[in-house]
Amino acid sequence: MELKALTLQANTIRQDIIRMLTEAGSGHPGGSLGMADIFTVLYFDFLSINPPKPDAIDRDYLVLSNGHICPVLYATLAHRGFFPVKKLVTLRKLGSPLQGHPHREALPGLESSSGPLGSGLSQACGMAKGLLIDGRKNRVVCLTSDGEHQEGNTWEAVLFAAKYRLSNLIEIIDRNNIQIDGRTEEVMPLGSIRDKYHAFGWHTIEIDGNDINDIKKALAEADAVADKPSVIVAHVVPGKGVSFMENQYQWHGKAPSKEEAAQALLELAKAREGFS
Ligand SMILES: Cc1ncc(C[n+]2csc(CCOP(=O)(O)OP(=O)(O)O)c2C)c(N)n1
Ligand SMILES: [Mg+2]
Repeated sequence: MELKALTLQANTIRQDIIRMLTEAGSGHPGGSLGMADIFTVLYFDFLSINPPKPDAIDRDYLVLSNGHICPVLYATLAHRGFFPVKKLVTLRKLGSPLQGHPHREALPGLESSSGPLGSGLSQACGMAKGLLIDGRKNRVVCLTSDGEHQEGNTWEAVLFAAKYRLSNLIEIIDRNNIQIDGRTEEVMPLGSIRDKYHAFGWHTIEIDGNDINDIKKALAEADAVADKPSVIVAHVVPGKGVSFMENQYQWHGKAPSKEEAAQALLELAKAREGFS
């Protein structure tokens, strides 16, 4: 897909995230808005998927480990045709398939349930290893957060993926420098995540995670690596596109008020005019 079409799609997804969270009265805008460009490129340009056949045997797998940013996943899946866009406003409502954290069996297109942080990379490693054993070509893309790199289980999976040379695994890290109640480097410093993965034997790439061309190039590079797993450390602005949410950890997990939502939607609509 062309750059302009992808840019407009990401903007649409951001607008829907604001509407969903406002209607729900709760949820996680920071990470969701920040990752909209990456989700757009993945689902509209990279992943081999077929919405009418979400379980197709040759599909690529996407594992969202930091499940709290699922509004961006739901909005992307809906616009990609997995379910009707009008369902998005049922986010977090009783009985809705769009729960506050992803429930795999409730919604077509979800490959894993998540919410408890730090376990998605292990799950993705298991999928990738199984596919290699079966001699299959499917790729596994695992999205993780910087906060999850303060948890031991993540690093066990990093060891595992290197040992088994999981070349069909691409991890993308939401390096947005925030977590639930502060900045990562103040709560528990992570330093250079890229250097750490390099030391563990992975192919490493570092990008601006809000630059669509950078994202496309990084995915192509990672896809071409044939003998080891790849990680893309994506520097992302949390709250991207809404001025008063950008880089503020306080927007990790609260919904905008009606007035704040109106302001956010105005800003996003203005940005859209600039792209059109
Ligand atoms: C195992 C576990 N511990 C704690 C939480 C509560 N929690 C939810 S989000 C979050 C912050 C994690 O940081 P990050 O994923 O980087 O957040 P973001 O960038 O989206 O603000 C925490 C501690 C959780 N979901 N799972
Ligand atoms: Mg974070």
